[in-house]
Amino acid sequence: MRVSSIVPGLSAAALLLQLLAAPAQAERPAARPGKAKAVRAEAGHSYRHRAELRAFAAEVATRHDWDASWVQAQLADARRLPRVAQLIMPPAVGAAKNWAAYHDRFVEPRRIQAGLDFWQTHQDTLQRAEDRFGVPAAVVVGIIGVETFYGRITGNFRVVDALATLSFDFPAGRSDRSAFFFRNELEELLVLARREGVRADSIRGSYAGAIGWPQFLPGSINRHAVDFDGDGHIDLQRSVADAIGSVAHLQRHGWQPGMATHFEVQPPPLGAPARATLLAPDILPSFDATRFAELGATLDDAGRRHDGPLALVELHNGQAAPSHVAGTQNFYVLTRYNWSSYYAMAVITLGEAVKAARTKAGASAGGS
Ligand SMILES: [Ca+2]
Repeated sequence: MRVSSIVPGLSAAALLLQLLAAPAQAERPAARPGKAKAVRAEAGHSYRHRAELRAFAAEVATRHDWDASWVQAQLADARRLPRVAQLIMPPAVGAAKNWAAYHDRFVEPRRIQAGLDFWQTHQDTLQRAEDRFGVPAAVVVGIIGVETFYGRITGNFRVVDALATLSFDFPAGRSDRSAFFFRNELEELLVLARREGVRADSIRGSYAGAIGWPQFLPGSINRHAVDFDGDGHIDLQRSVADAIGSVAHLQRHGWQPGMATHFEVQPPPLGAPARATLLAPDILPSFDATRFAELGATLDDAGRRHDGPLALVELHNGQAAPSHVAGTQNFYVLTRYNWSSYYAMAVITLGEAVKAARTKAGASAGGS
């Protein structure tokens, strides 16, 4: 996946993504979306006397011109959690990517019903976010549903423990994340705590430090979150309105209101050079509808009328034949939230399923 300036949520969804959609990786039998919630904070060793932590605290205090004793106090009880270091690791090598499994995990009746309830309860806020930022309610509903099952699975780690562990005891074996990345997030956590007037160790989140209903990392909160209920605070753990507004606000970058996220497409045959040409740019929209046709890819009617670049997105299904869609700019924007076409497709499909259920419920209510 491509590098992005926007940091993705490292949520239960992201964890599951590694399990179900990562290249040549095995599923862990115990892995479920609810897993993070079940993991209780462990005792762990205190970082109080670690030289790196003290040096970090001094550096951060200097950089922000903060009282060093305040920074030390925020970090004094941070503990090393071996479980966090385990969870951040990619699973063992083995199975293939599997969109079908990912889809079935996230787009299923219980989550659709929860999404319907969520939309019903928060319809005014969702509409306000759509009006303000141009991002459809269905997309916000899809994201919050995939990330945390509508607030059911937000993680129960102390974020300061998770981020300290990943900052000072980052395990070897991951190339896409680093201790440096998480030290930056630990610093952002302190920025957040200071601005909101809360203790850093009062904030709970995922094993990777992702917080609240939309699972934003502290840096994403500081850069993109908004106070959408107007109480003067940004609280993605307790304010659903702040969560909805923040997701839409983050997503607005590059979002084209009214544009579809993707179209149906029949790719050129397996082994055809044109297929490789179309797949080469991965999820970056690079070819217009005319070029798709020239290369032997058959778009649906709406896709043929689309004015703008498309990407041939390939979703593997384990040993079965892969699925394909033609992703637009808006599909690409969704992958900035979490760098995966599987994630983007799950968000879109869940949002559409909830929207369809809502339409159906409205129609039957209106007809009775
Ligand atoms: Ca607020």
